[in-house]
Amino acid sequence: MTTLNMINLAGTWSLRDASGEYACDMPIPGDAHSALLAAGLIPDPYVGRNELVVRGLADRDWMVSRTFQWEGEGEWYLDFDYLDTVAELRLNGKSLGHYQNTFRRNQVNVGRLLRRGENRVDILFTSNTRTATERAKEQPYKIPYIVQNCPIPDGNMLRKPQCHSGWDWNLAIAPFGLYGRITLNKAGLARIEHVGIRHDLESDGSATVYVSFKLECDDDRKVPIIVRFDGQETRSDVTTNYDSQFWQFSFKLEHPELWWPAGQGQQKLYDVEVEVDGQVEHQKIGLRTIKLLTDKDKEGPGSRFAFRVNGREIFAKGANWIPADALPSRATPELTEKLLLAAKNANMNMIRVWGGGFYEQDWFYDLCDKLGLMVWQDFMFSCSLYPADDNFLSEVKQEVDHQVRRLSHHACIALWCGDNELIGALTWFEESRKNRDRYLVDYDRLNRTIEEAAKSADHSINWWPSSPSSGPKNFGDAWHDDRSGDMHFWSVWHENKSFDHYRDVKPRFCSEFGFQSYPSLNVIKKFAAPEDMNIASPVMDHHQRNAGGNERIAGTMFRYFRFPMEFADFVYLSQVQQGLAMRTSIEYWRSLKPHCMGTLYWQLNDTWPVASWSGLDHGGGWKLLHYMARDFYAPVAAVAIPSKDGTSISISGINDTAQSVSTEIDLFALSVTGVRKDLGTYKISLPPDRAIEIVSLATVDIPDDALLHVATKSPDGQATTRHLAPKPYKSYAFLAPGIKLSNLSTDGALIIKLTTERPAYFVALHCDVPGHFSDAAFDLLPGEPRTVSFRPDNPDSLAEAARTLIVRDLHSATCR
Ligand code: BMA
Repeated sequence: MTTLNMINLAGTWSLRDASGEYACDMPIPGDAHSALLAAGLIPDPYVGRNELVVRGLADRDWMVSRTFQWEGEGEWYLDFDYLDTVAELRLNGKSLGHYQNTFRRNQVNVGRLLRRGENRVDILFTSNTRTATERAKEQPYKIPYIVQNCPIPDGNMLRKPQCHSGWDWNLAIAPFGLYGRITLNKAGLARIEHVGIRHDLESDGSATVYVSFKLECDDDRKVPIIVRFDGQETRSDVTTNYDSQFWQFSFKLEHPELWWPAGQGQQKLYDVEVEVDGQVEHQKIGLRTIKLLTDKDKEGPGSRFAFRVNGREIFAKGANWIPADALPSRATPELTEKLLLAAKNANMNMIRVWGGGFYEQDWFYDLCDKLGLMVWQDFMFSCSLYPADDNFLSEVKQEVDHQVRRLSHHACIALWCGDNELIGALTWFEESRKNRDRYLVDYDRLNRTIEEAAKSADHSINWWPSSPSSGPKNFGDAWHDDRSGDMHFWSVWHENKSFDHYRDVKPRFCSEFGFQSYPSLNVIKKFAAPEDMNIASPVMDHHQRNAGGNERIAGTMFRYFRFPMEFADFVYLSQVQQGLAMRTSIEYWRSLKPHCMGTLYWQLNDTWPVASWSGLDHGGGWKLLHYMARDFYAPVAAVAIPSKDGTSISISGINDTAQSVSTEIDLFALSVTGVRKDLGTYKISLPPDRAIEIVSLATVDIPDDALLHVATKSPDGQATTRHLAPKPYKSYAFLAPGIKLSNLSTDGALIIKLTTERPAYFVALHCDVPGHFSDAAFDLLPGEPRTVSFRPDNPDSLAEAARTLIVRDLHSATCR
């Protein structure tokens, strides 16, 4: 939108490289690779091994330009953010300055460079990759990064998303462009910035709400400020001066309604509006207090790590967020909403915005506010060592100041965390092992800079130094120490330990742990030709970025399952075992509540189609893990936890709602032929503040050819049955279950009815068209029919969906 005082420069720009070989239109906001792709000048980097053809584009210099009309008068300034990354801006051929930090917002006075009529603005991008390498050479000593994950070197030299150099789940093409706003604005008007809110609850149940904001002004005069809050309005004439000024207005709310995380209550958001000089800043703001509890155990191994929201301690359930797409133009609000909604629909209440991507755009946090997803926000430093010279730290300081002021008013923001895995990184490189003093001091300088800048931008934030960290000033191994702080527990995946090993640790809060699977078949079909559909083909290998990842997936299958029959079964089984790994860890850690108060698995989503730890496919479809997550994150659950020696199985009840819940738990064993043995029914009240043991079963009471089943009846009468296989699945002689399917099409969906003659495990439907099944990875038991619906993305493909519908279960995938 363009107004009298603002010209919006978003729109179609032109892109060309310095040699003149490439030239095309480029939408801004957007990235250059997406523009080249749309113009048909490069192949899709997500398909086959095209990434390798496209990677070199980032080694060139590029120019992005447009013209615009200006008929205004007086001083104007350019306002832009998400400029990625090393670039010079020019107006009518004259330089407006050099920029080098994607994570800052820039407001640059354009002085006398504007002229009436046509003007031209150019952004000259200097190659990110070349700059990174040059900067690395200028360092007084080596600043290492993980070479095997980052085919593009020295990404740690640049303030741009670290995963742009490649990651163990990302392709490496170093995108560049401008992904945020770019507007030309009239100077001299007062500017409202950083609207924030705070509230005090009074003893009579009312609340006083304080709305605060910063006013930037270039002159000295009287202006009226109007602040509106939930239908109330205050007006005040203030005198501005050349400095920025901080203003605060208070409102009374007789019946305040609080914002709660998903599953705990409503997400009430109040409308706040600040109006100055005809400029209106509108925000939706929730009232809540979130406190990070890290008090020392009275009796226990260390200190807690828990979130208390509005006075209630809440078990955090969720996953880690990486950028919605590897190409920023494709990370749209619509896709982001689909991914975040999927998180909420899987009973999650927190996501961690991981430190190797972006501080996401404002609309991302608006969505989290709306959905009740608390956000653990990392600062954008990940898995490398970093420079600590004055230049670098000064960039960091301004970046942190901007981001904390921009985001801290959001109800969803629960925590600001210094970085991802920088403490561990001190032990990963020969240089830092040999000279830990030097690199530790550098680390501390960086970390202190972030902490000080963050707290001075907002002193009320919850701050955590690093993830993982056993606590402030603790530089120990939080990958293996479960006594305090947050833990990244990677021993099962990265150290090839068995799934049982998840039960050897009792984290206080596990903020990362994961297990890989293949993308779903319909996603694989987008990048692989039929002849590539072999787990060892070069294309499948290319779409696996963790060295040894495919062997780990196959090796784990060998450990627990009979081997899959064909490629599609392999894909299915990889997703079953991924879900099983996450279920094993999360059910156990939830059963430790309140000793453990959170689990965020690695990772929610994918940036491109690749084998990875994600529960959602690239594009937002649900892998089997995500269906299983909806179940293992259910607010009320009974879980079966085997003892270390395997002689007993403890049944624990978990209740994450705000009140005690009465529930009925039915335990029974079911043999592979369907013979049932009852093991007891328990009517029990589950308290909200801790998980409790309901009963302990002797494993010998479960017949050798049977699985244990735990049926929980929730308060609304719905029953969920979960199973536990006391032995590896491969040791059971499962029989063909005899599943019968019938389906009919209604109202844009397929309604599928399933029955079975014998128990069928991890039942999953598939059809050749993209869309969403209402359920998958469930147990289908004799006498308990199920109905599943399928909604195709394109309603016209319903007939094809019905025609290609097939069902898989553990038996059919491994024993045909
Ligand atoms: C972590 C993350 C990522 C990585 C993942 C899988 O610890 O922080 O850096 O992608 O493990 O290896």
